[in-house]
Order: sequence, then structure tokens, then C-alpha cells
Amino acid sequence: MSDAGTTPRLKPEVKTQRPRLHKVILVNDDYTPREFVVLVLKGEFRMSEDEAHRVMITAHTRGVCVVAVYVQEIAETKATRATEAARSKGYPLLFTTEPEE
Ligand code: NFA
Repeated sequence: MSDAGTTPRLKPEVKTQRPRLHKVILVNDDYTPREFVVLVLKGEFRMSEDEAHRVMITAHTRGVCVVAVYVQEIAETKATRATEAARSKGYPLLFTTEPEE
């Protein structure tokens, strides 16, 4: 006899997709003034003066520093905006992105 839909069925498993996160990386160069790097970090990445200064010095001494982690589109937009802010002043400052492991 058919059960007219009264037999319990397995509930479909719901798997939540977590978006992949991308790092924004600050790259050191010999020409961009330190104060300008700090200004861009504060403006584009909402950092405090102290935080921005620490990130700037880390990139300055080690070559690169991870600035923040976002979903891919936000990371790319922020890296592009920050890099363009420097270009508009004639500085070679560069922000790149890469996927987080
Ligand atoms: N190295 C640059 C200078 O000495 C400062 C800098 C830091 C540039 C971090 C880019 C990134 N003026």
C-alpha cells in the first residue's frame, strides 16, 4: 500500500558554504613615504594610527605584511583602491591579494 507521504524521509543534509577568504598584502618599496603608507592603511582599512604604524613597519622590515582578510571581492576592491590612491600621488606603493590556505 502506498503511504501517501506519511513515512519519515531522511532530511536533506544542508551544508553551509563558507566563502574563501583572501589576504590583502602590503608590499614594501624604497620610495613611498612612511606617513603616506600609514594614511592609506587608516583610510582604506579602518586602522588606528598605532595599528597602521605597526603594519607599515612590518612591511618595511620584512618586505611584506598581511593587512587584513576579507571575502575575495572585498579584498580585491580594497587592494585596488589603496594602490590607486598611491598612484594618484605618484608613489609605487602596492597592495596585492592572495587566497588564504
Ligand atoms: N620603505 C618605505 C620608506 O622607507 C616605507 C614603506 C613601508 C613603503 C611599507 C611601503 C610599504 N619610505
